Amino acid sequence: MLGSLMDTDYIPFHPNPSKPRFVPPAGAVDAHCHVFGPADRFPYAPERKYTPVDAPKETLFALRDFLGFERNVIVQASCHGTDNRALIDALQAAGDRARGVATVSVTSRDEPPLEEMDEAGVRAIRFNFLKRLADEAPMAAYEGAAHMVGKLGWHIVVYFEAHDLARLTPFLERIETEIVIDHMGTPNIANGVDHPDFQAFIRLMEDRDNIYTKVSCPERLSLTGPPYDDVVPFARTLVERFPDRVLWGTDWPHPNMRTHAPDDGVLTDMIPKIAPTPELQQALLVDNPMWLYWKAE
Ligand code: 0GY
Repeated sequence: MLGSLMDTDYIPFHPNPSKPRFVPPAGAVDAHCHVFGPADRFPYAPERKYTPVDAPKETLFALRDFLGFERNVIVQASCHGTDNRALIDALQAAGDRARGVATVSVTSRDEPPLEEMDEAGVRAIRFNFLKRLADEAPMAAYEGAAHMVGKLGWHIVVYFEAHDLARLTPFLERIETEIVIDHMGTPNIANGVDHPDFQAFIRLMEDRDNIYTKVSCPERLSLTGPPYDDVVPFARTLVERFPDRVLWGTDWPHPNMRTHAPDDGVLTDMIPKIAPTPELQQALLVDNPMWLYWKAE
């Protein structure tokens, strides 16, 4: 019944993902995924730009186990706005097996309950610069919020489109915390890795050793569709160039897909193509996320 609330053109997550052939190393982390609702307990935000189908924590945890991961980093998505209750609920249920990335209002005078969120496992806040997903605030407000959470040892996660990289670079260069850039800065795959835009992204990572990126989201970036081989050169370039500053995630439940519901088994099977050695896989899936989100050596 609640499913009828979702947008009419919304594609629900894959009902029956395949079992991946790739076996993730012990302790592997899916470092980008979401929980949505359930709406009767955790209503979607009034200011949201889309209404998804519910994607509850139980389904996420079952997928984690099925794919062979041990932990999740659950990222607050824009459909829940700055109401992090569904995220906190999932983190509390997962115990040490999940950490969270919250969204807070960067303009409100009310202090967000950071200590409470920290206790639940939140370790970062996310700034979403996609106009189709969120309304943008003044840059100084983002900077203030980054400074505020930095005092707790948290970092920031930023989601932007490739055409915004030049505009956002001076802002990113002023941030003192670690920065995780979602989905490789969403490169235009048609351009190829040698295009000046992707090279500018690489240069930013070369210049700033506090910048990490998620080599995720091939399902959204690919022009050829599953198994998303056209995205491999981009992700592999970053993994090989910055082995200590890359993370990987499924992006389940894949909100706002326009063409198909991604099979998370197929996505997991991309990992050995983008991180071809056991050492690169260990860094990508275990050591890097464990350092950033669990502060484990
Ligand atoms: C993603 C994808 C999207 C949505 C969100 O915050 C969000 O709502 O992140 C999207 O539609 O591009 O990366 O998880």
